Amino acid sequence: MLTRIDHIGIACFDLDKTVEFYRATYGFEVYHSEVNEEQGVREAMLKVNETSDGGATYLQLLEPTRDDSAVGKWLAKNGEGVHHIAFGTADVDTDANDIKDKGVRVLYEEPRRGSMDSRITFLHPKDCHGVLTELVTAAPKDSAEH
Ligand code: CMX
Ligand code: CO
Repeated sequence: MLTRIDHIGIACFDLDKTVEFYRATYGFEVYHSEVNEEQGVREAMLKVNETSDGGATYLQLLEPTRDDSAVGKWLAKNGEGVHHIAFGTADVDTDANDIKDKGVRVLYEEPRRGSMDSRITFLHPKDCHGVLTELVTAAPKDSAEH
């Protein structure tokens, strides 16, 4: 069951400048940052609020590490902006399978590693009215690194 907005993914050309904009304008601080080579991104997670399911909602600021990555290609075509939305679930495997059974293309056979050791998969934007949609199961709290 999808129980929260886990994050909104925002593509940017310069992560440090964009982080500074969110800090100076809204007061959001970096909760976690990492490079995910598989996804081809350098990213910063800014926590906006906690949620009633024990999770949280973040902004995920994304700078591509290479031009041929998903975010690199998208930025070259569209410029900066909202790249994807992500719903949180306690069980990404079951939700992805249920959604696949409804005829929506799920991009990964098995969920892959996402921010903070979460498990993630994506739904094809062409099957979701133009919205690239990610499903996320957060790492158990005691194993999450910040
Ligand atoms: N939102 C909406 N539509 C998108 C999109 C996005 N983010 N990215 C691509 N599209 C659209 C394109 O506009 C294009 O539409 P048209 O044919 O009408 O022009 C179509 O989808 C195909 O796009 P493309 O540029 O040819 O790109 P690809 O098919 O190579 O890749 C996708 C698209 C969704 C398969 C790829 O971006 C992907 O695998 N995404 C999942 C991984 C990802 O985004 N990782 C980065 C974030 C990591 C994280 O969140 O942790
Ligand atoms: Co994301």
